[in-house]
Formats: sequence, C-alpha cells, structure tokens
Amino acid sequence: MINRQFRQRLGAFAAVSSLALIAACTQQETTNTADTTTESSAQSEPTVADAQAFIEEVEKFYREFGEYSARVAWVNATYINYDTDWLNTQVSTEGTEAGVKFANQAKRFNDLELPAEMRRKIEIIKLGLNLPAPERPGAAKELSEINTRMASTYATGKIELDGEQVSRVDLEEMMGNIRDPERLQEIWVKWREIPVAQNENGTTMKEDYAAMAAIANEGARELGFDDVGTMWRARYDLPPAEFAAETDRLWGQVKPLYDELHCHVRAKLNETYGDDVVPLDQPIRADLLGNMWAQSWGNIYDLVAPGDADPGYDLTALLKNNGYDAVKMVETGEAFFSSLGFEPLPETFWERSQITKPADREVACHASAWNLDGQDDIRIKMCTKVNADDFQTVHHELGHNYYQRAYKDQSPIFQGGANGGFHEAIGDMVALSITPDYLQQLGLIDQTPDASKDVGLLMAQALEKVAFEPFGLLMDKWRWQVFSGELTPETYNQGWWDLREEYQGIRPPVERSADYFDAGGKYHIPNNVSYTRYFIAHILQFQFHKAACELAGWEGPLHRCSIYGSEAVGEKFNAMLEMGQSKPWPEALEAFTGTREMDGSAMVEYFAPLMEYLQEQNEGRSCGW
Ligand code: X8Z
Ligand code: ZN
Repeated sequence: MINRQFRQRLGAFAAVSSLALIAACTQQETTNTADTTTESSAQSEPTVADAQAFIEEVEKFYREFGEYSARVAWVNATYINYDTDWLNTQVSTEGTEAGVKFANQAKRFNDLELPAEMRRKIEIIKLGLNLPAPERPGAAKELSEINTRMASTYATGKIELDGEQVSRVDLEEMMGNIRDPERLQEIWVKWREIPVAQNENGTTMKEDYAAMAAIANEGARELGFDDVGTMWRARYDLPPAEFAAETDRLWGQVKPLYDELHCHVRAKLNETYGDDVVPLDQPIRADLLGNMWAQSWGNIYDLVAPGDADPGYDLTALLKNNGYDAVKMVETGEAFFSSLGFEPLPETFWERSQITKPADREVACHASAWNLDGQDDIRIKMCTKVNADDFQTVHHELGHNYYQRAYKDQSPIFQGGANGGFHEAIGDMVALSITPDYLQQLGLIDQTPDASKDVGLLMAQALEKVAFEPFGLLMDKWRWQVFSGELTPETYNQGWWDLREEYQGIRPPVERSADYFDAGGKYHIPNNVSYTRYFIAHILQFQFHKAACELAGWEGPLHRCSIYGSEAVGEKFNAMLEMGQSKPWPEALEAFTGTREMDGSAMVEYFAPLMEYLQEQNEGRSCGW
C-alpha cells in the first residue's frame, strides 16, 4: 500500500503551512509567484537556482511532515473510529491542498533546462498526488471525506451469516475452504451488498465513488492531464498511451498460459460440481475459485491437483502442525532476508507492527507495509492467519519494508519504487524461493519430492501467479474507463463484468443488476490504490527470480531454485533497491537483471513444464468461453 503512504507523505506538506507563521508566509509567497507566472509573462524567467530552492522546499515538507501524516494514518488504520477518521480526513485534506499547490508551482519550470536529477524531481512532484483535487475552496476536504468514508466502509464491512456478524478476513478463509456452491454463492452475494448499502452519511460507496471520480478528474484536468487514469499511467517513465500498450504486450506473452490453465481448471471443476454449476462452454462461476474475487486460485489446488504428480504436502498444514504462529511466520520471513545479507528488522518493528487482528477494535485488515519516519520506523499491518496465503503475504509485506529501508538515504522525493510494480515484486520474488529444498532446510518436510512431482508444484504456483494476471490487468482497465467517462455509474457494473468475462473468463454466480457496484467489493477500489502495479509485479518477480538464480549459479529448473543464503544475490539486489525511484525504472531493472525491458518470458519459462502438461490434458477439450 505504498501509494497510500505517498499520498499521506504529501498529506504532511500543508500541515507545516498551517502550523507555523513562517510556513504560512512561505505558502503565501509561493502561491503568489505561481499566480503571477501563469497570469503574466512580465515575471522574470525562472532560473535553475529557483528550481533548486523550490525542490528543497518540497523536500523539507516531505521530511518534516511526512512523519506526522503517516502517524495519523497509522492510528486511523489500526484503530478506526469517528475521531481517527476525522483526523485522517483533516490531514489528507491538508496534504491534497499542498500537493496541488506544489504540482502547479512545478509547472513553472517546464521549459527550463535542468540537470537530469532535478528534472526528474520536478516531474515526480507534478505526479505526486494519487488523487488531485481542484483548487476551488472545499474541494480537497470533500474529496478527503469521501475517501475516508469509503475506506472505513470497506474496512469495517461485515455480513450476517447464520445470525452472526462475520468480517472480511474470516469470509476470505471461508471462500477458500467451502466447497458447497450454494454456501459460496451466499457469501459472495452478501459481501457485495456492502458497496451499495447506505452509510451513516446517507450515501452508498457507489455514490461516493462516482463523486470521488468527478472531483479527482477536475483536479487532474487543472494539472493538465486528461483525467486521473492518464495521470496514473504517466508514472511509468513512458507516455501514458505507450504504457497501456506495454501492459497489453506483456499480457499477450502470458495469455496462452492462462488460457490453458483456465480450460483445465474449468474441466476439473466440472468433474467436481457437474454440468449445471460448471457448464463447459461458459465462463467459470466466480465464487468457485477459492477466493472472494477469483483473483488467485491456490485454494482450490486440491480440486485440480495432478494425482500422480502431487508433491504430497500442504504448506498450510505444515505451518499449523509445526507450531507456527503469526509472529513465527514473520520471523521466518525476516530470517530469509537476513540470509541474503540484509540487516535484521529493528526492535521497533516488533514493538509497533500490527501482526494479528486486535480483538477489541475496528482495524483495516488488508495487509500493508509502512515506513513512518522515512528512516527506520518500518512496520507491517496485517491480520495474519496461519496459512499458506498469509505466509506468502508476510514475505510480500517484508519486501516493501526492506525496499523502504534500502532507499531511506535518497531524497524524500526519490523514496519510492523504481515503478509501482517493483515495489510489489520484491517480497514476491523472495517468496518464489519457498521451494521444497527450502522447506526441508526449515525442518518442515523430511524429504523433498522428486522431479516427477514438478507438475504438482507448478500447478500450485500457477493457480496463484498465472491466474492472477488478467485480474491484475482489468482492475485498472475498468478504472481507466471510469475516469475517462467511458463508464458512468449506470454502466459501472456492466463494464466491470464485461472486463471480468473478457479477460478472466469468469461470470457472476447470479445475475448482477446495474444497481450493484461489484468492483467496490475489492479493497483497492474504495481505497484508490492503483492496481497495474501488481500485474507488472507478477511479470517482474519472475524476471528477478531468473536473474537471481543465474547469479547464485543455479543450473536446474527455475521453479526448484531457492536463493536462500545467497549473499551475492542480496548485494546486487540491494544495489537496485537503494536507488529507490531516483532513476527511470529501466536503469534499476538493468542494475539487477542486465536488461532494460520488462519481459514475460521468464514467467513463461518458469511454467514451461506445466504448459506442456496442460496442453496434453486439454487435448480434445473445447477451450475458451
Ligand atoms: O494488496 C496487496 C498486498 C498489499 S500491497 C497485500 N496485494 C494485491 C491484493 O491483495 O489484491 C498483493 C497481491 C495483489
Ligand atoms: Zn504490496
């Protein structure tokens, strides 16, 4: 959830201007300068020294008040109530106002020739806000109120099952374990009532979302972008249209693998549930794939396992039977990073993280990683359960924390991932090394399965990683359409299901009317976290893994490679991490992998033995939907 932190770091800017007289003067002064520049060319041309002074002012705000806003956001996310929502709205309003002001001021330097590093800082400042507000009075506050309300509605959402209120983390677990289609459908449908239920403000998340899109678009246009979607796509060191084409190119590389997986999974589900529930010529019912959003399918491994190639262990059971609790899961993740040569996590990580769900208050359970002071106050916030999914997520979140700490000496403007996909790929890349050999080293299994079990190992992995890609792509395709105006509140839901069918080949278990807002049932929509980052991360993590395995001297198949214990990999990895976003991402990619292109072929290579198996299995089946 890096993006939210970035927003909150911006949220800190304006706090200074409202706190100190000197800062208020600064604010006034800079506002005047910006106004005069746009209104009249009589103002003297800005110089490199002016740009330097401006950058230093922005950096000072980041440093001094990033911490303040991050601490408010942390308290809000780990103790949701009326007051912390109020505080968060306040800080976020101030941050948005300051971010808009700085983005506008940065435009003064558009035509000025600047050294590359300064030019990059100016461009990042212009793109700094996740959701810009227009400058008209009250707009930033309204936007912040809407966003806090949507985040709270999602985080505190519960449904009634058999007379009991059940929260999302428990529902997620149920979607993974239950095999009764009627029960799955019940949970699936009830969860999607939340985005259309009236909140205490008398609105629904769907209405709030439409209002958010209108205000943020107005803000984006004032900053010179077509809409918010264009602004989000502009963060990848490429023209926005080229970036969209780049994601389509990457999808084209892995789609053949997805299509084979889809065909096989549908056939196996048909064996379990029969023709009525899983017709062989239709998209797959979204509630049967072991996940609330059908985004990754690892939980139905047992239904699709290749009988003669099953590796014979279940990571969830291994963790449970070996006395792992949430803290031990995190310690195990830390030990992996330590084996690569990274410093241990600070004491404060253990004191201040939220590792399990507190019993007595509302919290945002969606996992995230934070750096509260831009230095060493790193933490995770999870509601960890002892299972394979959360073991993966622990590594994912720690990846964020180690990245944050690696780039802490960069200018605060450069404290971010080389692109959003890099930030999401670090921990996942490490988790690709949770191989049978590694589990044996941990003492979780006695013997490693032989090569005849590779297809089973790869199937489990593909259900997580390959199944994810079309979802990873369509989340923002949908938002790009919303922000561009191609979709309106009347067509939000139809547009959502059109994309779900086109890319994922899934369908809702029951007909969904235009009144619903099914996209809103996924965390990143009410929380405005862009999602293409995860699509990119799934490509990058295999590229990183391949480069790391080569560096470690591994000669076997990629899926059996574990970089555990390789300090040589750690050193080179760190060289990429400590760059933060100080250079265009191709340079960071090159520093670690030797190539400047994102490329799905490492993922395709990783799964090649499974592809062969799937093609054999699918022979004679009619695939597609
Ligand atoms: O949101 C996350 C992380 C936090 S950045 C837990 N992920 C996406 C999701 O849960 O939908 C990781 C995988 C995709
Ligand atoms: Zn993440």
